[in-house]
Amino acid sequence: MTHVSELQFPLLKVLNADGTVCGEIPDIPAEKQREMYRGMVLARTLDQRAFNLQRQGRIGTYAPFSGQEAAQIGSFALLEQDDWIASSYRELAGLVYHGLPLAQALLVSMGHPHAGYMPENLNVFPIQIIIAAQTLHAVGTAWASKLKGEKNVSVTYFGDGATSEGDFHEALNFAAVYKVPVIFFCQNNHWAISVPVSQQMATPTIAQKAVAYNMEGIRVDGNDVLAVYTAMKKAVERARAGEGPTLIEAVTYRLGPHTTADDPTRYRDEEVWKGWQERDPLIRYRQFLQSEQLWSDEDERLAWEEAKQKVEEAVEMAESFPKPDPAALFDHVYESLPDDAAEQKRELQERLTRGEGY
Ligand SMILES: Cc1ncc(C[n+]2csc(CCOP(=O)(O)OP(=O)(O)O)c2C)c(N)n1
Ligand SMILES: [Mg+2]
Repeated sequence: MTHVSELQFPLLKVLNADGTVCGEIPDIPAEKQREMYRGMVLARTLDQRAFNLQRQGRIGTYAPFSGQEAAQIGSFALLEQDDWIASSYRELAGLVYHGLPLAQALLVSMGHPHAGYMPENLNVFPIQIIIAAQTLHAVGTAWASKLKGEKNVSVTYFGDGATSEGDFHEALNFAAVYKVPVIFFCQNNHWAISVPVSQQMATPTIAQKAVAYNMEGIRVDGNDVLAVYTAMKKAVERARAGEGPTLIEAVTYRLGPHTTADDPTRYRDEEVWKGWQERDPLIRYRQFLQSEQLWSDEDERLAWEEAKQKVEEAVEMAESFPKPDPAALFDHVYESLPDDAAEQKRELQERLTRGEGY
């Protein structure tokens, strides 16, 4: 029997996995459509390079996003420079598309303090590791925008696992009560580390959680960049028109490990994984663009070549940043260090002076 919630929240789709059309194509200028695909190519190139850099010991733990490029770029494509973005660690594809310098994306996994300095021209919060905490920050900026009479929207990105956190529910409730211009964008990638979404929640969808807060909910195929664009457009228009928040569930799949410290072969069904590889968002969108005469084999070759070059330049730039002082770990948290932390900092500095490791 179909659960009632699945009837209320059907999956919004525009493209089939083979790139053929099964829904209403959103109105997007041709050059923007091409630019969105180039953004996906750049993101995939960055992701693969970062993974290899970690294996070579040149960056630290890294959280790959391959498979989730359409969910991110299809939604970031609707955002303006002054919109507020509060994301997690798995949104580098979208953030880079929005203007985060590639080198800075790499510095995140180098543990470099500069990774937290977001470009002045963007309203982007530093990447959040505490699951769901950023949902509240976005509600805060959205509330501020509403009070100031500004037209910008706030968007928070988070995963399926984040919906089990109290912060998520507090954020949705506050946003709905105060009708603030915020979009809750959940990338349901089917996993919270090794916990499958079926164990994470008793509801068959995440979108239906919107009902409890009396807000709009949309469930969309997260591997279909055009469907994501359509869903996000509705949510952004509602928010800018003062009609309140929207919860979007983008159904996608994490093709890689949770992080470079994880081995998904220990818990993942390989057949299911292969099925999702066939639904790769890049393949689908490229086939669509080619069928529309918007993309050629030469465009494809150039896009990957340019992406590779940009990523290599970024690696060089990130690696040329001066190494941070390890003792800086103690800075920027307290106005004046508590005694025990001050003692630890002194000890660390002494070890470093003696040339010992830490
Ligand atoms: C409050 C909190 N609890 C636990 C963790 C450890 N942790 C890091 S990632 C993660 C899983 C999150 O899954 P999901 O929200 O689906 O995001 P995804 O990693 O799949 O993008 C957990 C539990 C954390 N960072 N913060
Ligand atoms: Mg997840």
